[in-house]
Amino acid sequence: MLKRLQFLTAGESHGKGLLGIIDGLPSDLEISEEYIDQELKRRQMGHGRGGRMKIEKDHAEIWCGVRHGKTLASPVGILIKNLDWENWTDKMSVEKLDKEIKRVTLPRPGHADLAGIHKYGFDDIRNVLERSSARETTMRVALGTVCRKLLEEVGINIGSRVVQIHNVKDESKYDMNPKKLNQTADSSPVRCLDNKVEKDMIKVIDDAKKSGDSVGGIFEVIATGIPYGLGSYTQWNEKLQARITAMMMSVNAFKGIEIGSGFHSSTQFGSEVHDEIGHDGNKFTRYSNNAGGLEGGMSNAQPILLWMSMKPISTLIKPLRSVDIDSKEKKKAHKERTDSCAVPAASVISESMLCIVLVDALLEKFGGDSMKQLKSHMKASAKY
Ligand code: EPS
Repeated sequence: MLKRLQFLTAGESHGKGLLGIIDGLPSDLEISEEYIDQELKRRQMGHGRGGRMKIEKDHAEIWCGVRHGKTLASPVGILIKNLDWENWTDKMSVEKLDKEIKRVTLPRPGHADLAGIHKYGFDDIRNVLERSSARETTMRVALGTVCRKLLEEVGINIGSRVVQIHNVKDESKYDMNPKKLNQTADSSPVRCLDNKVEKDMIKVIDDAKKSGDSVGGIFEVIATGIPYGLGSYTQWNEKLQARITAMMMSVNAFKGIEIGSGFHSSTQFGSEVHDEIGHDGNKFTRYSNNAGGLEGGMSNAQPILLWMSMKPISTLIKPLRSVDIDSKEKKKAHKERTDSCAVPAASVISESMLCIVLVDALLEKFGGDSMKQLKSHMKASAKY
């Protein structure tokens, strides 16, 4: 669904590391490893993370596409090493080994294991789980952060916050820009805005962990500073909500997305849902934003508001029933080191995905081979 950008990630969870390429960015975008690392750090945070995040200190090495701190318009290539690799050199060896490595034969309900072995004809679930692990999202954040930098330069900001973990809801409303929202959310171990609810969220995660279980949740992602007319109503695959949704739903464990008032609007009257139009003498205004910034497949210059739901992580310390793929014996599913909750991290990953799709739509609309050209095109024709 991307029109101007392309990106690819590669890498297994316990392999040597992760590789990523993003192509189609304009020249002269200032970017640094330090800037990317700040976002990688945000992804590693959150109450409920397991042992792996104590091992890794994710660091993006920019290998190509950048010179003297600015993009060259050539593909930007990034490498992130897995520090855990040194504990997996045999199990994940690229070369053939003489010794036998114990195979994983008990598929975990909810993970890619069972469908993955059938699809690729594997007799070892590790061949599936290594790539289907959420470790891969590290690289998505790295590539998305390059896009975040571009958006910041043209006044578009992205933020997020956790609104629910398991059955604990944060009902707080907020009136702050995405940068401030992120500062506030990042100061909470569960990325929620209400200190009292935060304690209950932490408790629900701890209780799940104690009983060998996991919990999911809901978070909100917001983008501000968006001009009119990203995406189009003219063709199905031009519609911005379809492009955003495809990107967001590609993240591991995401099960649902709502735009603006989402599912709730189906129980309301049209007169309650649609955002009435005003004019302040200078520009058109809205009395509400139930559409979440998207009307007719296009951005309407209001903040883009998305709610995402993440299922509980499927690797469980107290595993569910499964069947051995060799013997067909009934047994408990495979246990692997895991997180009891990754909702705070998922909110950061979603921000990055939104950054990529918005840069793509922005470049499609305004064009420009350099940052200077993009900015001058926007100055000449962007409407807010
Ligand atoms: C993750 C890395 C993984 C998991 C987690 C997310 O590392 P490891 O498997 O070595 O513990 O901690 O992924 C899952 C729980 C999963 O089921 O995919 C990361 O870097 O975010």
